[in-house]
Amino acid sequence: MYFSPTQIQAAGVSLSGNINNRDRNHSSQQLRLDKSRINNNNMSLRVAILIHLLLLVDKADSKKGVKCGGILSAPSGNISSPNFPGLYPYNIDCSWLIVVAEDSSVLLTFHHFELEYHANCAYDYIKIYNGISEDEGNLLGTFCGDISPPQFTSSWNVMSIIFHSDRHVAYRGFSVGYRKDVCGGVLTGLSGVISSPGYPLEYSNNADCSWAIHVSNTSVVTLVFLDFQLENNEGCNFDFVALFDGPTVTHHHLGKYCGADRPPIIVTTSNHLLVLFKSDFNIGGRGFKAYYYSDECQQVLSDVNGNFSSPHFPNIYPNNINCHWSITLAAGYRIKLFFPVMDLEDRNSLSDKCDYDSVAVYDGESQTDPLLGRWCGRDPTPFLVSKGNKLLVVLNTDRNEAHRGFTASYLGVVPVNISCTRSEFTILIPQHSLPQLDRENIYLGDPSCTAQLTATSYKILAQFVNCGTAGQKIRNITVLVNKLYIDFSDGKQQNLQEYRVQCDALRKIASVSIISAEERLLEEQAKQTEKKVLKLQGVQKLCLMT
Ligand SMILES: [Ca+2]
Ligand SMILES: [Ca+2]
Ligand SMILES: [Ca+2]
Repeated sequence: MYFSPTQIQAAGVSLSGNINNRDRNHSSQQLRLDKSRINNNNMSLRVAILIHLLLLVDKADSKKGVKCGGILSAPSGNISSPNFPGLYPYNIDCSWLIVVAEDSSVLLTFHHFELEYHANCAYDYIKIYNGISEDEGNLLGTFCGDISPPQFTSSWNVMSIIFHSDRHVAYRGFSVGYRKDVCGGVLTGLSGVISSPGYPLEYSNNADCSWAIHVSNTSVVTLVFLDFQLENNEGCNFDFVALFDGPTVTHHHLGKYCGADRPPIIVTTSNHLLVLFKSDFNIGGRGFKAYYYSDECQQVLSDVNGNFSSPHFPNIYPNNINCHWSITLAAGYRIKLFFPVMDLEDRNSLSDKCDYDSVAVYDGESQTDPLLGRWCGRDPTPFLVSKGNKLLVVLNTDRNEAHRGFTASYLGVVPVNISCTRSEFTILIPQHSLPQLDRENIYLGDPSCTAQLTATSYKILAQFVNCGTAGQKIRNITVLVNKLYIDFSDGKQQNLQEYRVQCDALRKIASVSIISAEERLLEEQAKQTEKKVLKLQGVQKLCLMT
């Protein structure tokens, strides 16, 4: 891959803009790198380093007298605020980029931390990034005051720290050590993968790794082993994986595993999980690979209708996540799904595919089921309907550039079979579609026209003269129209689905379509989203013109 001087200059120009505007706008979108030129992570890393150098040069020009920040590539090292342990200077911005060998991670440990305090860290702060700092989707946290940030491990081989001080009040600052992690670490992402050192090659003897997984306060951690093969012995005293339901080994011991049987799926009771891996002085194995996720990132939905959204919506989603929402309704239902908001990173302009961030929908329960579609950018999305009673939605994001994400609404719909003659409707609904309902909950027009129960179906046979069926002129053809009601209400909540049924009696053609409250809501949301998009496009046009 080759960068022409103009391309490098272009990157430099847009970056100077970024520095000057930094306080006003932290959007990652300012960094407009044409990704078609950067088609792998290696390349984007090189670009990141280049950008970082340009930033440093720019800063050196603008802040004469105080030098700070830099690129660190040794396997371990220390970073401290300028003048540490003396007071840090006023009005300073420093940026450090740590890059260690590929396939390893960076572990940060703070030794001293003392910054001016503000409730939102608006005065002096440090920001820690899981990757390059120009991308807010990588932000692990912002810190100030005297409460030291916890240990952090990056999910890849790059980490950044930014330090900012304002015009008044200075303290002693901070000192932080980093080291390249061979194994283990402190993981705070919504989801992630852990594996034994060197996996899938044989793990080393005398390994001693520990992963502390912390997710947000309201979540729990689920751990799933994808592969597992360790030296086997009874009691697992030689090589083993041990799991604890909390941050330390003093917490409840969830299990100790060795051999070739995959451990069961583990769910913690709190937001911490500790994973230990130890090997003794001889005999190894392939090791293990496992992935973890917090329930912000993995949901099972079983209500007849519901909503969900990408993590942190309407704020930007994190980089580098893989989240699953699986909708499973009672047998017989179909699922109608719609995305009122879709705002992900744009498609790859070279391949014209959603290679970076995407939402994919599968017609079933796993990613081996047929793909209904994959979206990114601001793609308009159609209403989707499943073939069966299950749908899987998967969000994948890459290592840079994050947007607001998506919201999704779904609704379970019942397959209604309708036919008509010149004088009556026949409506059939498979009984197994509505196992929880009585026949009285299914009626045409008014609650006196309830369904009958046959061997396999709910059946409504209704003369046009009954049940409030009425004639309506549509394009000069008279059709008979009524409403079919399916009442899912329980003691707590009213939930009445309405279906419009109609019959062209002359030609004996009948049709049915759902018009329930949820459907109306979905359509309303669709219209509003469209309006918003049009409005936004209008604004963009206006901006271009002025
Ligand atoms: Ca200050
Ligand atoms: Ca061993
Ligand atoms: Ca991205």
